[in-house]
Amino acid sequence: MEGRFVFKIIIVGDAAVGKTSLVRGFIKERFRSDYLPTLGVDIYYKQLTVNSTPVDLSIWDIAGQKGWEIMHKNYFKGSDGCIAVFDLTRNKTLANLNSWILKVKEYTKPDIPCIILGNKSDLKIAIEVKSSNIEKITKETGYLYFETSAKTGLNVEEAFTTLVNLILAKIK
Ligand code: G3D
Ligand code: MG
Repeated sequence: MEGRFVFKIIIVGDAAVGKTSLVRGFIKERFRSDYLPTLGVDIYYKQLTVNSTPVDLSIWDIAGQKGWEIMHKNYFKGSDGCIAVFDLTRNKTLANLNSWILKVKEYTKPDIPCIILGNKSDLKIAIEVKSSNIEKITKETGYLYFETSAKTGLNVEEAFTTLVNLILAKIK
C-alpha cells in the first residue's frame, strides 16, 4: 500500500485524570510536541505499525485546563478517534465523562471511534469508582473500556493500539 494513514486522535476528560501522562507514556521516546497557543493545545506525534499498516498519529492534548469550559471546536475538528479518560479514584471524573463524550460527538461525527480509560489503577486503595457505574457508561456508549495506569504503563500501549485498529477497521 502506498503512503501512510494519518490520524488525528484527541484525548478528553477532567483536569488531572492523567491525559498528558498517558500520551507521554505511550510515546515513550523523547517526544516532540507542538504547542498551539490559540487553542491551548499540545500536539504529540507518533509513527507506528498496526497489523502491518504504517500509521502517523497526531495526538491532541489540552494543555492545562483553565478556560476549557468554553470548548474550542477546532480542537475536535477533523478527529479520527477519541480517548475519553476518567480517574478511578474520583467519582466526579466519571460523572463528567458523558458530557465530554457528547461534546466529542457534537463537534466530530456521532460514530467516531472512541475508547474509555479508567486511569490510575495502580492507586488500589484509593479507588472510588464502582464497576457498575463503569458498565453503565460502556453499555450506553458501546465503547471499549480499559483500566490503565500511566504510572506502571498498564494497558497504555494496548489502549492506543486498539483505538488505531478501530479507526482502520472503519475506513477499510
Ligand atoms: P491531565 O493531563 O489529565 O491534567 P496529568 O493529568 O497527566 O497532568 O496527571 C495529573 C497527576 O496525576 C500528575 O501528578 C500525574 O503524575 C498523576 N498521574 C497520572 N496518571 C497516573 C497514574 O496512572 N497513576 C498515578 N498514581 N498517578 C498518575 P502530579 O503530582 O505531577 O500533579
Ligand atoms: Mg494535561
